[in-house]
Amino acid sequence: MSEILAAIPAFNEEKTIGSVVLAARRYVNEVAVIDDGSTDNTAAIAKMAGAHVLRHDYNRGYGAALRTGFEYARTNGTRVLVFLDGDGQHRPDAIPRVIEPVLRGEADVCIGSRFLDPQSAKNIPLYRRFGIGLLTKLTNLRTRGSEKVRDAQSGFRAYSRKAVNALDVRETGMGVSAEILWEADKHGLRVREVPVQVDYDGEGSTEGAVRHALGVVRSMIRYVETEHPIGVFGVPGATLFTIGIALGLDVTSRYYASGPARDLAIGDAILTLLLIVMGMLLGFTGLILHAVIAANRRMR
Ligand SMILES: Nc1nc2c(ncn2[C@@H]2O[C@H](COP(=O)(O)OP(=O)(O)OP(=O)(O)O)[C@@H](O)[C@H]2O)c(=O)[nH]1
Ligand SMILES: [Mg+2]
Repeated sequence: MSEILAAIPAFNEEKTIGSVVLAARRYVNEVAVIDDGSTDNTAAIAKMAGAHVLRHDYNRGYGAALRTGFEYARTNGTRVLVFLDGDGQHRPDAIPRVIEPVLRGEADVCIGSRFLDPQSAKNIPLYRRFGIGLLTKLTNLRTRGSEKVRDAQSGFRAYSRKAVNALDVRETGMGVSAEILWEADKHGLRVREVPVQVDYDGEGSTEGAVRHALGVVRSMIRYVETEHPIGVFGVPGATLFTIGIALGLDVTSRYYASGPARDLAIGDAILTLLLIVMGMLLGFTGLILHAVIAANRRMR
């Protein structure tokens, strides 16, 4: 059992992992590195630096690594779990600040935010600030007023034991950061933010960042559609169906009103059929998804 556990997801970070582990050890009782199928010396170096290494046989993704970290903390009886990146962007000397609100029992989730201090925000390339801002707005759309955050994408976060036990994350990629905040909101966990500095050494491409952002949005959509299948599919389906029926009635009445000429508005008739079929398809998708998800939940 360790009171304070630092967990570091790492994928091919042999250059930085050693110093991150050594520095983190000064502030916590135990350091665990989740080596996500690295093909370099990440695991060996982390071990030499004194970390407990949890290894994935193949690259399962950032979210899967967090899940492994949560599971380890759960079986370990950890009181405070803090995640930080293995690429050296998070300064381990900020660990005490990020865990403090959790240690004091004032928060269940504490985010090391890059945007609370305007000076530290300047360290981040502009296009990334823009992207993170957008993803944060999207994340905040689904949380209650009290839990709006400034940085929904930071990987530097501390969790209370209550949060560790409650959070059951499914997203395997970077979308996990938003999923955690939505799950935290659902479970009524208290979320706080403290300012942290990050170091960007100029590595990382724009293309990578765009793919990263699209991946996050895709997993947000996935989350919403599995949480509310009726809302996402059923409501638009019912709307299309209703418009289709109304248009159909209109086409029919016009047909009969056209007298012996029997004039059918063929375009409108086709549109009617399309709307009704689409509406029914969406509606059934919503219902089936709803049933599948409910069955799935019962089995768990
Ligand atoms: N487990 C796991 N971790 C990953 C994977 N990809 C990245 N990471 C780790 O997650 C952390 C953050 O990843 P980065 O790629 O640096 O993401 P970022 O900090 O949002 O983006 P950058 O600004 O490009 O650094 C680092 O510690 C990485 O080693 C992955 O596929 N699996
Ligand atoms: Mg990084």
